[in-house]
Amino acid sequence: MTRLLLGVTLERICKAVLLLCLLHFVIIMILYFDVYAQHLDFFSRFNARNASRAHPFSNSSRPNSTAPSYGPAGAEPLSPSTKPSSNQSVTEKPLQPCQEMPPGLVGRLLIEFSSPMTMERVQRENPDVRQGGKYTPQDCLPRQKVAILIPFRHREHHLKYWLHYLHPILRRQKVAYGIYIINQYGEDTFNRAKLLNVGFLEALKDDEEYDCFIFSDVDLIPMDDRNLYRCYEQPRHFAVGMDKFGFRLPYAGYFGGVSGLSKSQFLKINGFPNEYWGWGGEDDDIFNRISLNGMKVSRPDIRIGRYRMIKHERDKHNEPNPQRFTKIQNTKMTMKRDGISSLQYRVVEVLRQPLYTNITVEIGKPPPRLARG
Ligand code: BGN
Repeated sequence: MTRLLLGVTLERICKAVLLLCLLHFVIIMILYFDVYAQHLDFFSRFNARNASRAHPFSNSSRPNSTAPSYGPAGAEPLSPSTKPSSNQSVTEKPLQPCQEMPPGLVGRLLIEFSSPMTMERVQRENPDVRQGGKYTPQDCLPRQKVAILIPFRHREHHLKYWLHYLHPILRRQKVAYGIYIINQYGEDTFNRAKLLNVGFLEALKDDEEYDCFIFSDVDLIPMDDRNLYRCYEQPRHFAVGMDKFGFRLPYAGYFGGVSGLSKSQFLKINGFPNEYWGWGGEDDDIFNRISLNGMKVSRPDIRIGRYRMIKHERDKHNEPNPQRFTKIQNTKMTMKRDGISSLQYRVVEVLRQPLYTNITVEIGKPPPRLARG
């Protein structure tokens, strides 16, 4: 009796094992055919997929299969143009708008200026930046097109660090951008705000699709990639906490260092003043223009808007402007006649470098009674 029971149990176990084996075999076969079919599908569609991946903002002939390059903190999501993973869907999806807060951001960054920097190294690190310092994300549709304008003269050393840090940051921020160095020709007194006005017009001549303009000093590096270089509902002040000011705003109306205005915000204030020759006051005048035109400055959180400044001697021919104290009292009167509407300059040369566009420009000199240095 016991033997019979044992026999029946064993028989049932055997049948169950057999059934399981069969089931396993069927599943394996299904999976195998599925993968095989996908491979076939992948190869047959490969060319069509690549051809249809042309980006609306992209006018580059460079292939987009560049290796991902790494920022100072070393993280960046692979673009979908690199090798697809085995479980990646092969069905073509239209590009989605880039996320408000891109997922590849890394937050706080280590910024230092002691390691030697060369332009060749920065070029090697950024193979996917197009001639003239242009970049367009390939895996999503950027919401804005941003021209980054840097007033410049004799600061090549700083520029290398700026490009080394900013290109990877901007890439992680999923910005479509172009970098413009606005280089003041000659040795007359420096005029930061006038150079930025020139940059606005010249960038638009280069690409009329720019709808956001970021004005950055060449020696200022953001310490957190969550400080997003784009335009906002209100004019933006990015450089909230610089190391030289103890990571605090020096005063409530400070608008210096790095700022950003949309095209319409910039035109609403008639651009920047052209008549601030030498150091200081032009940023306060811009702040006044913004307030007088009913806008309010927006800023990132103080913990995110931190900056390191590359230390340097005061520039020659950029001495503090003694006129600045009276000038900033008169913005209301001067802003309508002095600005983008009255701008005069002569472009000396436009050079498209691998990592930036270099526009050398003659902007004149201060009226004789102000001439100095
Ligand atoms: C201010 C300057 C700014 C400068 C900041 C920070 C003036 C105008 C007269 C008060 N403004 O004092 O241009 O960005 O310091 O250095 O000098």
